[in-house]
Amino acid sequence: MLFSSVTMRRAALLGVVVAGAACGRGRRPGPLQPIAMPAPIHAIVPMPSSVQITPADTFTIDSATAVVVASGAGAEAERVAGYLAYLIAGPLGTPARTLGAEEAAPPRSIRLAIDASKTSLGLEGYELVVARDGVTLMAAQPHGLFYGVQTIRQLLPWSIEHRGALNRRLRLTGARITDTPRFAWRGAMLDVSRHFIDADAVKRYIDLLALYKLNRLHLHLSDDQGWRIEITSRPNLAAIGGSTQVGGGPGGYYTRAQFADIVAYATSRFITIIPEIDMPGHTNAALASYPELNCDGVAPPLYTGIRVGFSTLCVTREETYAWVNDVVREIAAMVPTPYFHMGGDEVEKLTHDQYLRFVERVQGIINANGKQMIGWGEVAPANLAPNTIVQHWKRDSSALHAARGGKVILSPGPKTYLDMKYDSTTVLGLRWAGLIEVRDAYDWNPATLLPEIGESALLGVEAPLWAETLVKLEDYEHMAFPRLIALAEVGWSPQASRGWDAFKLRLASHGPRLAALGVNFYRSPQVPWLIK
Ligand code: TNX
Repeated sequence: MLFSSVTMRRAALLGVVVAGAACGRGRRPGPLQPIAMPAPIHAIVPMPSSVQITPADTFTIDSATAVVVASGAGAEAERVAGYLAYLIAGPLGTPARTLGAEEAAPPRSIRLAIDASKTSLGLEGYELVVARDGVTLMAAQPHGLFYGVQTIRQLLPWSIEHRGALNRRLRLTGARITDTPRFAWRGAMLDVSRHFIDADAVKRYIDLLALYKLNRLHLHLSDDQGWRIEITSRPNLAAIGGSTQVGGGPGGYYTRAQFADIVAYATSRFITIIPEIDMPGHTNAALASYPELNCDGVAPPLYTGIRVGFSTLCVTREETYAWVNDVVREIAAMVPTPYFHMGGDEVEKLTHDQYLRFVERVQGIINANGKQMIGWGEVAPANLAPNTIVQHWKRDSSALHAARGGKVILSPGPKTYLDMKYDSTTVLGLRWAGLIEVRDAYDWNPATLLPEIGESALLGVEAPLWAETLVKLEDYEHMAFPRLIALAEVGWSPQASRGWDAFKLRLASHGPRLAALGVNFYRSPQVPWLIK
């Protein structure tokens, strides 16, 4: 007799393991024996679509364990194997071995395989079986292997995250998991314009995104207060526009080499970088760098305050479109991925018609440079190409785009804005979209958020971190964690298998893991943290 995965999931949520043959395909039939376990019995976040924990099958990793890649799996799969070996090598205190299938693998190995015929797993799904005598991780594509490795990581003790800790025998909890994401777009956005954070800080954020199976990093690279990327044909953008930030500090920008390093690092973590150059508004840093972008031909002074809406490119000058083309062309060549985000939010200094014609012309430039356009919700009333993506953030016109068959990313302010305060005592952040405690960030269903935008129109979800009030890396982490983890589960897990009461327990056991990683996370009183 087999039990449905829903039954198993419910059992797991209740903190009960259904023991014996009843749980597994092809195992001996036997009586159903509920065993009371302290809840939760696993701490995987985001919750897998189907998971069965089998404690009797716990696997021990020690210095004899090898990571084996099945033959024909390909170079990317081998890279994922190397990444897993790296994760376990630190605590073991010995370099973990990765072997090709043709080499004699020791018994009790961790085996990674690609089976492209498993189309039900899609691009990012995986199957993981942890048994006493070995571990098998299978996916249709390398992305899936990477997410399976993140699950393995979360089944291992949190101490593996502490690069200084030694633990010569690592216990990997027995499990049978089949897991695919709900949405293809599971994103985070960093505003590096209001304050600048360097490439190492962005790479650290990328590693944290990967742990929770997020797969998009949108970089807001320009705004009134700062231009953050070197453009060879327009050197003043970085040299002048990049020279300050909110409050008047030194600002900064990514050189082409640093930006390439960020992109390569993200790619190694299966994360797509989405560059955003916000226009026609939010452009004071550019206007200050090139006088010809202003209708009066006069460059304004640099801006270090936090007002929005006052700036615009001159949409009636041809110089503006030549400039847009230079910027789009150079950035498009720096990212291997298909997207270019043109911002388009909060423009107060143009007529509606001027604004819409500008959006359409920029869309043409982006498409001509080989990229798909993304814009904030305000762009939706323009005549948009079918593959243009609209990002909803406030009461905006995104539904128009869904109605014409276009795709929408949901970043609703009151749920996903990581710069909103948690409660009235939060020191950092803003509050225009409301206070957002962890439960608010978790307890919503993308498919029912907006009556006119159903699940089929949704690409997925994204959590922006605006940085008007954030200065140090600890500030960014405090606002993002743990709400970004909640968003990760909103984006990955089936709605029916997730609920706050179980989530908060799983999240609680990520406290020590986050602390071992050195993350300055907010100790929300809503979560029974397993750490002070
Ligand atoms: C709105 S969201 C903005 C940003 C601000 C943010 C502060 C969006 C498209 N525009 O310019 O930084 O609010 O929460």
